[in-house]
Amino acid sequence: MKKAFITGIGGQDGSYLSEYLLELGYEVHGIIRRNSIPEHQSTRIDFNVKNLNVYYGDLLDISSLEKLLKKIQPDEIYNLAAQSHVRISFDIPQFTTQVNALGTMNILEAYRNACPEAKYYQASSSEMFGLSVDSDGFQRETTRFMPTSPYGCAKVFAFNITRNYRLAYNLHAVNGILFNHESPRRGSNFVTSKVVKEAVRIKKGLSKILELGNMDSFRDWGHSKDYVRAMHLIINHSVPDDFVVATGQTHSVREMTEYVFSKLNLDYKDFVVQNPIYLRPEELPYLRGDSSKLKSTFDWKPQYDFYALMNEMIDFWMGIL
Ligand code: NAP
Ligand code: F7E
Repeated sequence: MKKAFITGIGGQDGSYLSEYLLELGYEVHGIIRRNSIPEHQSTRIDFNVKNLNVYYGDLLDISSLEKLLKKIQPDEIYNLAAQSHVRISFDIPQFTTQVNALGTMNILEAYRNACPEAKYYQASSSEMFGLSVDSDGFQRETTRFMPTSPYGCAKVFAFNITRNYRLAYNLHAVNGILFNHESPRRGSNFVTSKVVKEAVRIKKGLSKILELGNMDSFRDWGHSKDYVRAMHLIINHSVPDDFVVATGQTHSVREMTEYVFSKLNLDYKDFVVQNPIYLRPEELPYLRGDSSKLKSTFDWKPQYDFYALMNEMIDFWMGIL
């Protein structure tokens, strides 16, 4: 039985990845942070907790990582933990950098010392591309990084240090460069969840208005379930390498909002207002990923398109609100 160790197991991707690996027959281990309200910590994995091995640990506490990796001796390590909110990274830039950059260094060091035979996956991000777009309108593995946020800058460090450890110490350490991916489990302060949740509340008479920031940025949105399958393929490639994961389609926040409201027979223009608090000091205006390298190397294609993703999120929030 293969063993996996997941940081960020309680997050959107960590929860789906843990389910996927259990289905494949893995023994799954992971860490969650201490929280003053423990009930809030593991809502995405509570239903599955009997099948998982969950410990307290923190990317900022290298002793917790080393101790667990020495004991567990995993075959695969997935470093998904992060302060993952881009706008909030402008409010807490040092914390974001500590966790996303130095935290990655911590787990790489723990991995190198405790279980160097394991394979390692780093959750890299399309936010690293920032303002950079190839002339054909896509971003791919060869596109230069020009990040526009403390989050993106920290992720560039994490990408580079992962590659550096791979080459310097002959480790099987890989990067998945994932474009935006969502699901019913997406945190409700990311734009897709926020729009769907609030549109459903408006539909049900629970709210009257939706406040957003910049509606003219474009994102390449996929489904987290599709993307955790890609993580598992990438980490298990015979040669450690870096891959973009994306749908290749892009939509503006405005188009996404219009679609969600129209599915609920509402006109978004009647309800959406701009609130500058949701604008970013520097915006990333356009993302569209080319995952040809992934598709030509593995048998991967997304099962969800943009509309299936948004429809699933709408059905989910209609069901629980
Ligand atoms: P998420 O839902 O925010 O999950 C992140 C998880 O990391 C949370 O469980 C969080 O725990 C945990 N965490 C934060 N700081 C930690 C620390 N110091 N030590 C241990 N755990 C910590 O994010 P996600 O959407 O699943 O994304 C997973 C990873 O992929 C992240 O690294 C993210 O930056 C990256 N990524 C995401 C996307 C996307 O569109 N979703 C795209 C590209 C890359 P708390 O709940 O306690 O904070
Ligand atoms: O914003 C705009 C906002 O916060 C998307 C993370 O998973 O993907 C994610 O980062 C767009 C931006 O995601 C609001 O300005 C407008 O242009 O949903 P988001 P993100 O910043 O793209 C990358 C790949 C990651 O790696 C990250 O971890 O939507 N937008 N109005 C808004 N965004 C938010 N959150 N809230 C608004 O009210």
